[in-house]
Amino acid sequence: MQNDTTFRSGFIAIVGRPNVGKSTLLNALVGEKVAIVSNRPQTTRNRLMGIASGENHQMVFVDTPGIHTPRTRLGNFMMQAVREGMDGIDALVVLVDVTAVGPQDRSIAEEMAQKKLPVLLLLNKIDLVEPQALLRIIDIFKDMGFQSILPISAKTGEGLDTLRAELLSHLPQGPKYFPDDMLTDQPERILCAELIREKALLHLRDEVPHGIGVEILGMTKKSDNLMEIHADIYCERDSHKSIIIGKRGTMLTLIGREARTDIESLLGMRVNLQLWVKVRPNWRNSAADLKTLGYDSKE
Ligand SMILES: Nc1nc2c(ncn2[C@@H]2O[C@H](COP(=O)(O)OP(=O)(O)OP(=O)(O)O)[C@@H](O)[C@H]2O)c(=O)[nH]1
Ligand SMILES: [Mg+2]
Repeated sequence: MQNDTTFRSGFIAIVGRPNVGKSTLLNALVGEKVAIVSNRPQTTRNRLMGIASGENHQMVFVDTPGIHTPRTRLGNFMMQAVREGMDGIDALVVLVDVTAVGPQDRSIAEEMAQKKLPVLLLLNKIDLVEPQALLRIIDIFKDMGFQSILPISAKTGEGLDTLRAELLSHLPQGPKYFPDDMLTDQPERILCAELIREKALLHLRDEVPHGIGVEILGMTKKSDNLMEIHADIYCERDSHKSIIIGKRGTMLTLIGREARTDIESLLGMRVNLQLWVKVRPNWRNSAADLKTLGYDSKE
């Protein structure tokens, strides 16, 4: 039994197919939005930490890109980020979307359940299905060797108290790795770039979102209460550039306005956001472009 003086801490990676709700879960567990979320697959491109600190514990969650077969250098980087995200962790959670369980979920689950550490399977998005449907899904996974299988909704918060309690029971006695007020390991510059990308993902369709990259060119404090930010939005074709700009600039204005609002609350000051759209053919296969955008391995 855990007594009140034991401080428990550890790293918990969140893995699964694209779009199953990993980043939504990370945000819910941290209690703040630290990872961007969208209904497009492959929203998350890098691993990132979200930190949940309590009186007697600190849980460091590691969000990872969705597991997929890579077709670009960026895809290779993303899959490497998944592998690195699972290095040195204390527990692993595997997410599936109960509205779309498929063969890939099964093979990912089988592989992850073999790991020599506590591995939990989370059936996410239960707010979208009838309870009876869950029983059939539990059947698929029940003999794979998971520590436990928990139904949750990252969106409504259902099941998250049970999840926290269970995770805590698996964490070792350990140090406080980060200060209490630190919520993520991501620098402001990256968070700003991600918020811009999120708004682009929200409003753009078809293949355009996959080819979007955001480079922050500069962040300059103009006064105590005003930050000027210049950013380039990369895309892969001229036709995509016109779509991103929109008729008389309406799309770019919309993306910019929504991103600015979020960045203002992140930074706690007014923001003057200047966005430019640049065509960079095949940037997702260019080592130099990937490095500029922060998609290069540190190891
Ligand atoms: N209804 C419902 N929607 C959810 C839930 N969790 C996530 N979503 C939605 O599912 C979509 C994908 O969520 P993300 O958190 O971006 O998924 P992800 O697994 O991080 O996706 P990638 O980063 O692309 O791998 C978004 O539209 C979320 O709002 C949930 O519990 N219920
Ligand atoms: Mg994500």
